[in-house]
Amino acid sequence: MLPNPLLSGFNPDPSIVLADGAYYLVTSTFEYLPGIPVYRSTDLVTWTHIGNVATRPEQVSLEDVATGGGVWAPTIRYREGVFYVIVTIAMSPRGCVVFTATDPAGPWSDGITIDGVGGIDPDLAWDDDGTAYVTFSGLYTNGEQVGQHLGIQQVRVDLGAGKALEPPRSLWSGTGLKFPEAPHLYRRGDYWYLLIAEGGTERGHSVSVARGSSPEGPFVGYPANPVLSACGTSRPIQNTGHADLVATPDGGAALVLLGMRPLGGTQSFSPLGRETFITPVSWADGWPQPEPVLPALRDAVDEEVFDFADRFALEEPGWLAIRTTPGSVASVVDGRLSITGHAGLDDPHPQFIGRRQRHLTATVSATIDASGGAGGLAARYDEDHWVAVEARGTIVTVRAQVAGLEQTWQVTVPTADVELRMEMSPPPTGFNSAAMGGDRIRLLASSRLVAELDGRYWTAETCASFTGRVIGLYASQGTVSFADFRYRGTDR
Ligand code: 6LW
Repeated sequence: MLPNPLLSGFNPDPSIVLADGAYYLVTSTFEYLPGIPVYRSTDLVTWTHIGNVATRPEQVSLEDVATGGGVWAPTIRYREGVFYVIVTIAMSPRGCVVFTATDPAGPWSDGITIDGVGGIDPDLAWDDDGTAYVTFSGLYTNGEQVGQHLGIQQVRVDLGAGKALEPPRSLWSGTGLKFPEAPHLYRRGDYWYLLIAEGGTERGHSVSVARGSSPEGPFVGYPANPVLSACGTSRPIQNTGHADLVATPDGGAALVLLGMRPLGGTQSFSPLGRETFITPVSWADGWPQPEPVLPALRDAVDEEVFDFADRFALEEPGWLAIRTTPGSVASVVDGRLSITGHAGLDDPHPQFIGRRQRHLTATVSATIDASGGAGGLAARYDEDHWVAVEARGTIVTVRAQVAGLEQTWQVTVPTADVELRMEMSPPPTGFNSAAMGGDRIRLLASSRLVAELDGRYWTAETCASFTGRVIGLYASQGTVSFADFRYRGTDR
């Protein structure tokens, strides 16, 4: 059985391609850089983060992008030795961009903007005669109706020239649920299939399908749409939708898609945000029949230790920074990671580098020297939603920020060289306020508990966020340095 989640932690809007016997999967990254991680697998079980598409800020221009904007859903495809990633950089001057590479680990091209694609979730497909089609979710972009969905649209494009060859044509927009989006086109047998998401990325998320004899349609919907939804069920994996179809090593088929694992008595709080899942697909009367998305947790304890005595520690592709690159925020100096702070975590450009929290039970720690400034360890959703254990000299302060409201807890420690730690675990069972809440977050300094908090305030639902929990290191004032960063997580 394939593991589920397939890629845990903040990995929304997955798209996948099988090329030369290997699978390559990409996800969306919003205001974070590097953008659009590329994961590789040969068996759909073991995945390696081999690189990122957007490693240079100018590829995606995120400096001033609003929270929630940035790199939205990408599509990855492969044709004649070239990998293509097409994506809309939302609320940014870049618009719809196509990146290419011959090596999916990178480097990727600077990216060509495709004029005439006014919307999100662009898909790329070619007909036998080489005609390239971009199918996308049309969005109104001027006047009061900004963001109004215009349904699934399509244009033929000249990829080299970066332009649409015609005005958008409307295709098929689902069963009438809100937000028809995430279209993908596939040819199978005599049919072209159009797979979409509808219902919105929250609990109503669903997958629907239509088919036609041409890539331009007309498309006829499957009579029993949606073919997949967790809406109204008590399944542990919710919000399932935004899917991409792929052939499996056993000759079958599967969908990779996003979902969430909400915790608490009323299944309400998802600390990790939107993750990547997979589900097998069978076919009946030429229509795809995806199975419900069920958990299949890996047994292993996942451990990552970054000792900054290794000067390449920061080059591992999983490090993230906000609207800039990790290397422009932090550097390895004399065997320690050094960060100089100019702003707090409530600033759109904080000096923060972090990694996706990938397990519901996890411990993250780092040893800081805060004799020259203020900084520490933080779990972040956005500028208004984060929790941190911060050292300044021998004072350690837990700071909890929720929608701009802040509360603090403080202790004094013997030296300014102190181990900071966060321990996350699912809520207790039973019928009491803790059980109804989110995960438990314990914040410690030198193994001394400074505060224990209800994690519901740093979840995708409470933060109304497209991203997930990113845990990392920061400085808000002066210069601090870290000897290490340790992550240990399990879903068991
Ligand atoms: C993504 C779209 C969506 O592009 O949100 O809610 C966008 N649905 O499919 C960001 O994830």
